[in-house]
Amino acid sequence: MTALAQTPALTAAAYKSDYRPVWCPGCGHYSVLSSLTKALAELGLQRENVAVISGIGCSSRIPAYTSVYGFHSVHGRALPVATGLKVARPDLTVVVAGGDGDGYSIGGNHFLHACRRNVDLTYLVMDNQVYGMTKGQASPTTPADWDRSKLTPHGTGVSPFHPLAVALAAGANFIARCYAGDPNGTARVITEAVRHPGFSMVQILSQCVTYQPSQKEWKTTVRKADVTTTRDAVRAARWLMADDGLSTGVLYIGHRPIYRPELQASCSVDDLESGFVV
Ligand SMILES: Cc1ncc(C[n+]2csc(CCOP(=O)(O)OP(=O)(O)O)c2C)c(N)n1
Ligand code: SF4
Ligand SMILES: [Mg+2]
Repeated sequence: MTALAQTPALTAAAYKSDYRPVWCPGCGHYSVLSSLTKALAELGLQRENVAVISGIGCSSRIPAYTSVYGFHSVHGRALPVATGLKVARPDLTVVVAGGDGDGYSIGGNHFLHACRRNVDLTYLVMDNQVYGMTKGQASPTTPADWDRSKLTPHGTGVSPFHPLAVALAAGANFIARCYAGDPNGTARVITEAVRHPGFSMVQILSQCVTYQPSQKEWKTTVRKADVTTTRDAVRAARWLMADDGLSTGVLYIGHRPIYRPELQASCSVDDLESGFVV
């Protein structure tokens, strides 16, 4: 009897494409790409079984730099595209990636409902607190006193959005924060997030050295959270609201059931075509 050929495990480098990223030297998104490819290697996934879906922004270029399937979609629409893909092809591992502008401004409503639906997706938000691609406008996570943009020379005057608290309130079941300056730690969290069934929210502090140069200080200010992962949403909410946004780790893992379209469907295509359902 001949032994079945084993599919060989791939190295992290095998998940990178031949395209050279056009990101600025020192941009945090390079490290996120490395962390993602390390995680895919650790998970031992075959490339044809993975899809990376993005919106628009410097961060959203990431699918082109991987060798898995990818779709560089429309600004703010990565989550609905990914949701449709995962529901149609539950066998695929679907990673969604993009920026704070893409995910929390134009895509904000999709973000809320992705947390609420709990489709099995891993969402990586490369948060640099700015619209990098369009040359440095304020985003929902920009500090209120940030006065470097000509559009907001006296600061935005608006409190920043709290993505992880919002994710928790909207029903996300896996909530983590990472730092691009810790690529191995980020790879470990991405691995755990992909393994977690349901929607996993991973905020990655990813410095924009061009429009937010003070983020270089994250090297000294970002730290591991002094809490262990909790399953208690009230405790997680209290902790998140007291945190300064620079603590990293897996902060919350809940136990809501994942969205299973085959159990939810209340009508068939035949019903729709026959006009039975209006
Ligand atoms: C419908 C639409 N509106 C606006 C834009 C312009 N636009 C492109 S990228 C971007 C913001 C990107 O910021 P972010 O998602 O934070 O990514 P970063 O570049 O910072 O990585 C905007 C407003 C667009 N491409 N499409
Ligand atoms: S503008 Fe900012 S986010 Fe965009 S590639 Fe340059 S450093 Fe990265
Ligand atoms: Mg951004």
